Amino acid sequence: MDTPPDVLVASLKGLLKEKIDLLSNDFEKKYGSLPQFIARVPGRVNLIGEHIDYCGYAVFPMAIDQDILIAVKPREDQQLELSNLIPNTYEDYSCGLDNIEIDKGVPHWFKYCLCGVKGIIENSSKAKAELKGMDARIHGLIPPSAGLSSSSALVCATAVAFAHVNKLQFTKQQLADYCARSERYIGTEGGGMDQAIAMLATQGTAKLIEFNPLRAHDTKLPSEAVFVIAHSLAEINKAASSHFNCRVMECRLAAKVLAKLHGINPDSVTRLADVQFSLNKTLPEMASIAGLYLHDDPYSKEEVSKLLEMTESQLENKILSENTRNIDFFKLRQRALHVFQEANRVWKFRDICNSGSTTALQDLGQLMFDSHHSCRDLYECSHPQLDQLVEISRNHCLGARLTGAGWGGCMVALVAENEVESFINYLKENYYKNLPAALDRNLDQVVFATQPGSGAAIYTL
Ligand code: ADP
Ligand code: NG1
Ligand code: MG
Repeated sequence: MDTPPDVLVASLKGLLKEKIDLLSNDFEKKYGSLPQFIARVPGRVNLIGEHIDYCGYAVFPMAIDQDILIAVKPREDQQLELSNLIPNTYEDYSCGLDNIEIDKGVPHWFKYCLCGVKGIIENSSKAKAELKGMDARIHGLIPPSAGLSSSSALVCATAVAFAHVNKLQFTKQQLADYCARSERYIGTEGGGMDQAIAMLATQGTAKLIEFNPLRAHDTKLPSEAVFVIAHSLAEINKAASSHFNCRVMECRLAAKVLAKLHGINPDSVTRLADVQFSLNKTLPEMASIAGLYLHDDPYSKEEVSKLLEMTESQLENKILSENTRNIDFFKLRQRALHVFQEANRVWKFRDICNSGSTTALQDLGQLMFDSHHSCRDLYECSHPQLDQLVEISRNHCLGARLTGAGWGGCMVALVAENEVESFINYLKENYYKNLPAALDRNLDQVVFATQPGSGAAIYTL
């Protein structure tokens, strides 16, 4: 069975070993003895395909070296004792397996852990009464709220750890699926990209990930391609605002309205990919259909309700999420156009990678710039600081775009191997030097080159 690998810590060398030793010693100080094992889950950078996973479309992420580590000792009782290597920012939390409460209010850090545990309990072959708790200490090195998926790494690491404590065997696909569902308890209606790459990543290759059913295809990037990640230093917690869910709902409404206008029962579709499937059209054809059938002006709640032949209160309660019920206007045309065009860019990106073309780097870069413009103008999920980063990078790299949900966070730029150092220095001089938020930051953790890393694993002491 394809489960997360289990590796002996003694066989490790280098940075990972150092991080594990640091955490193990810290765990011993906190809990009185060494942990039994450490679960590691990486963050990710999405190379292209933004805000389309929840519409049912394939995405193109790779795992990064930055990760969440969770040191664990099984308990005999059903307590969960959660603590963090940075206790001042993330205070200790404990609860029993019978008392897991994840309300959609403030997204406290430990709620992401509880999502992971809950996802495993719900899919466990053992009765809840038979499950054991754990002492767990977290060491996270993925910049949080930066679009590099620290949240899902935390959910997935806790899920992998809790499953291991209880000797529950799952495939990586099952774990990815359970975690994608359970992270929604925090309130974000995500699509599954982050949990999929967290579990399925393999060293040295980016993955084209398709959904329903979940499949991950290795895709070799051109050998001279290096991806540089640069944090704009504008941060946003996705679960603490309604931006993210608002986009998910706009896409859902666009799917239902397009279905209705084509004589398809809107109840039978939730994602834009469902409409494409029913109409049996290509992605460029779907973009033309969205352009023709949907209007540019925002749709009022009243107009959408009338189109879908339901009352506004039915729309609020049956379709919208808790934190989007109060939104009065929805941009359906712009969002649907972005999704169909961005989904098409993902396939083009894959084709270019496979083509071996002499202009591959330039062509991939152009797709990345196009993607950024679409995120900025049609999807409106960028941030002025991110736009500035992309603008100043324009003539110094092959392509650049925001990565992750946006509204702040990181840019990913495609750079030829021999220009990485000069590009990073250029950003330090031209973006970070005069940015107040950068003054107290270690810039090597804020702008860095990255290579495709490996997915979730267990390290036994
Ligand atoms: P991201 O793009 O990083 O996934 P999110 O807004 O989805 O951003 O999630 C960020 C949240 O994840 C943080 O506010 C925090 O609650 C949690 N988190 C991230 N890293 C850590 C960590 N090392 N320890 C505890 N919680 C963390
Ligand atoms: P980040 O930025 O890591 O929170 C979110 C979603 C993804 C995807 C991207 C946008 C979650 C857990 N993650 O990622 O599924 O929709 O935004 O492409 O909701
Ligand atoms: Mg997240």
